[in-house]
Amino acid sequence: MSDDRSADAEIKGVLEEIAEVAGFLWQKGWAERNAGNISMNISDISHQYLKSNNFELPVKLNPTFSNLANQFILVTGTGTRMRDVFKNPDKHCCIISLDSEGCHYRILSKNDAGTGLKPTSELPTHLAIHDMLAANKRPERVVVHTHPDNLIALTHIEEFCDENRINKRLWSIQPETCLFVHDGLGFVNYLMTGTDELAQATIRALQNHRVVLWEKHGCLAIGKTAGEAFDLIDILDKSTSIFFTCKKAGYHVDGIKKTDLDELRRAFGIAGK
Ligand code: 2HA
Ligand code: ZN
Repeated sequence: MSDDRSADAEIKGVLEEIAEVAGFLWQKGWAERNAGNISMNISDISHQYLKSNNFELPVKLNPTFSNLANQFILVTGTGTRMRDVFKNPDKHCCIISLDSEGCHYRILSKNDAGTGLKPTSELPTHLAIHDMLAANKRPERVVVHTHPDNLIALTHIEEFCDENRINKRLWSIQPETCLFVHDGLGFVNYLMTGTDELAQATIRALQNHRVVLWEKHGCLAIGKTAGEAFDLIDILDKSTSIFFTCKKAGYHVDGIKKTDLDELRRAFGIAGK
């Protein structure tokens, strides 16, 4: 009983964390209509407790996710608005349970009819990322996807559809970007939303980055917490916003000098780029 109570409190805490970030995404203007989605691996919460609930019929996964065998993922629902997740996270998120082979998932039922909310349309990418994180024993357990205007706008300019060039530009705008997003963003050329192809390209980009920019679509970040993932996107979008402000005022953007960035990296022990 007391275990159940603490698992209940943990789930409530997790929902509050997701709701807070969903609110930020909406306030930022990065979540028009149902744009964006969030997921969190909650397998460290009592399995006994989660298993004691009712689950809907199994849904087949293709591809399968063997590293997520027997794991639980909390994810925002398909078609849900971030402003609604902020107001009522319990109603707009669902918990899915993967089977012992990672071949099927079942949605935790919220009513006897088993007609609960279905997971986000970007589930293939979310599961592929959680599978990769589990396989590599990485500490991140949250995935945040959103549509930040400035970063998306940058991907409509051909010269910035290049990982090296876009990172150099964004690092040069403010010291925070160079320090806190020292690994830069991974760039993924335009691919159809919700596809396995997009999921695979995202996984590849996450080998060396914590943030991925999807050309002409949006941004995705991973973090130990939802707030940490949000911060990465926020810092990058701030750099982009400053860049565009200078451009709109009609100025050429010089950026921080390479020698100054090198000194900053040396002072903070960040490997040179
Ligand atoms: O959840 O943002 O990429 C809606 C989307 C799809
Ligand atoms: Zn999207």
